[in-house]
Amino acid sequence: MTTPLYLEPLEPTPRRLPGGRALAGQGLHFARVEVGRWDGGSPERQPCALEALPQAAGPLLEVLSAPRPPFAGLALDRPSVMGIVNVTPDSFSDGGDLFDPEQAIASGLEMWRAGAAFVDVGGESTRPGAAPIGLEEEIRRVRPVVAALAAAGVRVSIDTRHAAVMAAAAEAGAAAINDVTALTHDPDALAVAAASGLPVVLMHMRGTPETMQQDPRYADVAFEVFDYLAERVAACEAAGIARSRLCVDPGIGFGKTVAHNCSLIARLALFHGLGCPLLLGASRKAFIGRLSAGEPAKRRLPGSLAVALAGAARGAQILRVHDVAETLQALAVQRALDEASAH
Ligand code: YH5
Repeated sequence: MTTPLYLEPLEPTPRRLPGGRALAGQGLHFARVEVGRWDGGSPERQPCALEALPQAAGPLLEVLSAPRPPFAGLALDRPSVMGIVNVTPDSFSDGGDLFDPEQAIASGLEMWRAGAAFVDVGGESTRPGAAPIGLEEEIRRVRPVVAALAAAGVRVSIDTRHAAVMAAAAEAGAAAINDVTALTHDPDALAVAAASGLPVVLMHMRGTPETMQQDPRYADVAFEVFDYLAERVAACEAAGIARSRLCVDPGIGFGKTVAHNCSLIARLALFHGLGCPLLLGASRKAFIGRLSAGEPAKRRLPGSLAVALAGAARGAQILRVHDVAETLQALAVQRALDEASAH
């Protein structure tokens, strides 16, 4: 067996480059990559100009540059925003003030009006130590919110690890499934997701919400997360979910230290090699607090915007955020500056 090869596009820029390639069909270009080799031992990483790449890298380079087809009807030629609606009484990001279905619906409608491309509805907290709820309760929380938003024309994703919730949400009009366990937690999830015909977001998590922050270690966090997502994409394809129906997500904060989260964001362009759109969810997460002298969740917007812009600069197509209007403003300014650089 030859050692697996990883290619990370380096320094994506809005300017066209001689001998350069587009990044996933977007208005970003790259002319150098970091070539990674890792067979489970010590990882090797070195920069390389595209023209100097070994021939074996050709197919992966094509995957990195090809335009992505629309995901759930959403064009992927520029970054979009997914707004977060928690239908949980214990969320400490929103103080639980969205548990009321009417308030959750109002919040989702406001995000949609502000320009969100998706509204992500979740009823189960995956925070460490969160009290488990039953399936019936999860469905009771999310179904009316998904149904009302979908009826209003909102593109809704359902954030769940449970097949029965996926099925109930699909029936209520959800446009996509978002599973932080990449369809591994519930033995019925792969089949239910496949049968629903809906597109699916596959996220990486190390361990379970209870154990994931207990001293997570990786030989190379980006290569390991890449391999996991590649394996989950293959499992989905084998179950009848085409790659064009998949979106991948490195799972910021799920079984990662601050340094792991920073590496994954810095090296995000690597994941375009999976041939799927990339989703990045870092909004208000604990590592932002850790990088800002312990700011509480409600005061993490500036750091959240920094991550959203860093993700967009590396070609992330979907940014999962609490603050839709604020993130769209930052992205609009970034885009205008990029266009000014390109001309
Ligand atoms: C994600 O990254 N995350 S639920 C702790 C916080 C703030 C926010 C205050 N579902 C993701 O949002 N789905 C969640 O500290 C997700 N990607 C995808 N695809 C956790 C969350 C959060 C946790």
